[in-house]
Amino acid sequence: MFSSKEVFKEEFIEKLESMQGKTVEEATNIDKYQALGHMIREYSNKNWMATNTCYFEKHEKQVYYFSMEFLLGKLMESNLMNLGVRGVCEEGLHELGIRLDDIEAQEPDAGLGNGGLGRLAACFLDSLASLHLPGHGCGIRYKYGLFEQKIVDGYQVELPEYWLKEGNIWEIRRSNLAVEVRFGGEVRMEEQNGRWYFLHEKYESVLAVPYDVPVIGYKNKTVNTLRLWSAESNIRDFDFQTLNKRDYHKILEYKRSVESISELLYPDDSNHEGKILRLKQQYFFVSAGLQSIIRSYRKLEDTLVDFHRKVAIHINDTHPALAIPELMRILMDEEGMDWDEAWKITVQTISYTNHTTLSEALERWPVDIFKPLLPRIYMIVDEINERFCRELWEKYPGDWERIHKMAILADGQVKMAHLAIAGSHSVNGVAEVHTEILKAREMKEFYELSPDKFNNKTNGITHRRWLLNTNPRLAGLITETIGDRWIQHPAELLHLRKAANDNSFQERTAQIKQQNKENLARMIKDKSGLLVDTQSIFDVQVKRLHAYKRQILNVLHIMDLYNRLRANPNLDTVPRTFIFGAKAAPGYHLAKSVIKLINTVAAKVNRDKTIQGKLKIVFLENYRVSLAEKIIPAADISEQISAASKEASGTGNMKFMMNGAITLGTLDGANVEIHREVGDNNIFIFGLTVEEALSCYAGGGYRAKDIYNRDLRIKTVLDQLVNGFFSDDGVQFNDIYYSLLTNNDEFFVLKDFSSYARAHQMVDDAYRNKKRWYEMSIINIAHSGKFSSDRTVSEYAEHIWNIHPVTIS
Ligand code: 26Q
Repeated sequence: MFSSKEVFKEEFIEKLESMQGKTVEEATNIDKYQALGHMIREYSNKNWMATNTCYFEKHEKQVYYFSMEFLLGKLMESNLMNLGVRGVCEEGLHELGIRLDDIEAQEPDAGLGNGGLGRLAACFLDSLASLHLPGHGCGIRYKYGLFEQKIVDGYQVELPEYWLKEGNIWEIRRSNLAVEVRFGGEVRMEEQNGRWYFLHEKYESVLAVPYDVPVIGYKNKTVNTLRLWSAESNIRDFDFQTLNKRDYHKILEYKRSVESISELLYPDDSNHEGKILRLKQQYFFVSAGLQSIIRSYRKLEDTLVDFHRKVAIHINDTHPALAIPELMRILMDEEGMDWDEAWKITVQTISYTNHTTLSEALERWPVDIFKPLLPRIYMIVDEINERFCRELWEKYPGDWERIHKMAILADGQVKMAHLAIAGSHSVNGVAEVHTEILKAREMKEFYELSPDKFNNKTNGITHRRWLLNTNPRLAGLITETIGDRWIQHPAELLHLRKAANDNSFQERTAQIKQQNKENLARMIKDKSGLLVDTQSIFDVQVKRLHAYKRQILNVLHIMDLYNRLRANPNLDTVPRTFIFGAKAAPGYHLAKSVIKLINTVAAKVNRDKTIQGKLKIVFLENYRVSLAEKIIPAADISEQISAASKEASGTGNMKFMMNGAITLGTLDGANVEIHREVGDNNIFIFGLTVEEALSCYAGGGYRAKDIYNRDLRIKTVLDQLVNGFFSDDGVQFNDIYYSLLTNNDEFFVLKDFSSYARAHQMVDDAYRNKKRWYEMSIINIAHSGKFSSDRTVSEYAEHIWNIHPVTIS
């Protein structure tokens, strides 16, 4: 089908005719996008079926990655790349007078995630398939992804993101595989032949319908499955006998309430809110996912006694932790196992990743919500807790404090992290320093109880999307220099080290960066009308907006730099363009205030002629995967400036490094490992270390006001938050001022300020020596192989899941 461009052209024309009833001339870009999408799908279907057959026939152990979020972005380009046919398509289309880029631009982002955790799940799927590993995703087919952000008068405004309006070409609805999920009702116990049975009655029945998305491996035959569940009403279940006019409304109401389960992605990424619908979402997809896994397992085995030998289930944070009691329920109530056997299988099946140490992000469900919604599951959680506490009592007799601290049910709440640790055989953090913090602090007691469960798996990103696809010129240069083995073996990027000092390689790296900067500048011009200097340093901070990520530190430093430039327009600085992109959770007022502040400062600075174009500030609206793909290849500086100990890993840091940006960051999360890889001379590190931050938190003693009173530069910029210096519209930033001074600066912004400013000065100095700069840049690219999700996923496969590569025949 794609064997040559001639064949491709013929097929494409035919597809347009059969699908849209149009000729190439008549077809719109959307028509062309849909036609090409369907061709790709048809083309990959053979391998998809072969993959499924192969796993089934070999009865391979498979892993299912359960995640509330899969932040896929666009799929057309990566699918064409992975199939190895992008070149043929591009040429064929070109001869038809069509630009492939224009077609790809039609695709909406699948924004089924908030940020790092969701994108990590998407990167893992790509690596699993590319490494021939039998691993699939299980999640929710949200009708609305993460909101679309508009900036109006400098403020964030949220709009619904209806990504399905033109349909989703990648999914296949499989109504025949729908399963039932039950909510509410009552549980009746009944004894038969000396055994207790639990009968769930008067429940509300919801139909879970799977939509399957193929996950295509890089130039191999593996096509795994991402199964996303959609909630539909089980109208069949409604009592039609009593249907009258009033009941008709009831049916509609019921239908609406059921469909709301998979309606939208919750936009908070670090603040747990006990919303009942969120809990419904969690049980909904976990129950549906488990039922479908067990159904296929049962085609091969009569009993589930060896389930954990053939199935691994990974839970992405605690959001899918109900998989633990749900698997227990199925094994006991439906398969008739006793508690101990069911528990052994459950624990050996499940593994858990923690992504945060922020206590406000830890999920705790009030029993008052949990118990009525999931009565049988609650009984099981209660029993898990009972037995767990008994075990603790035996180990720590009399230590009530410890037992209370570790309990799964306590203070009227279900503690999901405790459930996840107790019910799984592996608990991992996502970067070395994060795992150490979990072991020493957040999960200390659990680590003492079961040290063998704990392990680290430093995050990674798919270098195929984040280098090969998003930065094709750099990828081409790398391949020309060290061959193309790095695409399948990213550690081989290390061979670039020997080119780091090579003049011509440096120059070509610089040229590519320059082209990427020009492309981004063009986009900025188109979107905001702002002209940016492509000779300036592109200094980028793009990520969710959160106090701990300290965008505010960045802004305060920009304000200070502006003050210095105003005082001395001849100040010898390399021109800078500060680029921001960030969504704030809709209810997170402080974060939204920071967005307004960035835009307020930008408005004043960008029109000030006296500073001779030495400083520009850009806030790019609606940051998302496809925007990241345009920004990251153009960055010189990657801002990774979280308060030490707060960022579990970060993955943006890895994407920038891989594209030759130099990190300006704290020793937090995976920055610590990036620093170790590239060495002191190829990164700009500043600020408190994790130990210093933690002892500062523990010891108290930090007084933000002292710094304010002592340091005039800091005092000036803080005062400018509230004295109207930057705002034409009279808006003041009392909330930010308050959080830093009255609230004593929880994230050490003032404490790290001067060290941050010094690091910026070092950036400025370093950029003047282009040869040295590109040596640094190349060293970063060379060492980025470690941060490929191929490495991460291989570690999970070997140490946690015990799954093996399968060659599809
Ligand atoms: C929980 C309850 C209710 C509503 C929403 C949530 C929720 C949703 C998303 C809580 C957390 C998240 C996402 C967290 C996240 O993205 N964490 C990031 O995970 C990355 C991958 O491991 C790390 O690199 C980041 O450091 C971490 O912040």
